[in-house]
Amino acid sequence: MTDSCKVLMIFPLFNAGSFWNYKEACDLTGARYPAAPLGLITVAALLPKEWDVRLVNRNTEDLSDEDFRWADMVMTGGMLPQRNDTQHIIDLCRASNKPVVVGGPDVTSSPALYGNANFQVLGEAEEIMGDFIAAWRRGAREGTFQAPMGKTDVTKSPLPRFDLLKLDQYLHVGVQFSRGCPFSCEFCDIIELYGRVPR
Ligand code: B12
Ligand code: SF4
Repeated sequence: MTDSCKVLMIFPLFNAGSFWNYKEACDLTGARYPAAPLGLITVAALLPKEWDVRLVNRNTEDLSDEDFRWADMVMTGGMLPQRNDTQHIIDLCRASNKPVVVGGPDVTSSPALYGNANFQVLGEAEEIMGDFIAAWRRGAREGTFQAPMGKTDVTKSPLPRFDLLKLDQYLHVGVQFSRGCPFSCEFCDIIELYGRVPR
């Protein structure tokens, strides 16, 4: 069993031209992108302390060949408007034999679209990263890990690794204090992702 691992976290590009990219507000304030990748830095906090983690946000900085060579494993994923770039990152990893783990809301909603990744981690990572890490340490290089719906006690989710962020790149940095929603707005898939009971 080896306990060292170099994890490259890559936050995929959002589609261009979305209102939510707030390009003009970013230009005014000198920020590179509105919001920080809270999901990935939460996952980073769930990894063993002795693993090294680098974060590259493709919306704010370039992914270098050196970062890519450095990594033993790539972790990526995000929401629907990041799907194209997530699939591009998975293809890059596959082409250079870099094991790639995909997680987050879009793969959780549509896992069949990410069949090319080595690992899929579906749902809330707090419940399932332990199983993934144990499998990785046993030498597994493929697998799907599905968290049970709505089980995470939000008070026990770890403090995200805010230290991985370059804070001056963002307009704002969120914190998460609840999950789940009792409503059913027809355009929204939050109850499929996090369940009906607010936690
Ligand atoms: C904050 C937020 C925003 C903010 C900031 C976005 C940002 N860049 O961070 C703003 C307001 C800008 C925004 C906009 C939009 N959003 Co939004 N947003 C959210 C919200 C409320 C919280 C996201 C968050 O930070 N959560 C906290 C973190 C800790 O949770 P998480 O990301 O889910 O991560 C957990 C797991 O998913 C997993 N995980 C995440 N990533 C990874 C990666 C790996 C490798 C692994 C193993 C695990 C893993 O582990 C984490 C811990 O359990 C979610 C709803 C929600 N409550 O989750 C919607 C949500 C992500 N947004 C959504 C959508 C659709 C949009 C918009 C397209 C809306 C629109 N029509 O314009 C836009 C697009 C933005 C753009 N730039 O184009 C959808 C995505 C649906 C999907 N299935 O992909 C969601 C789920 C809401 C919904 N159900 O409709 N959004
Ligand atoms: S169902 Fe979705 S959009 Fe509607 S209130 Fe809940 S989280 Fe918001």
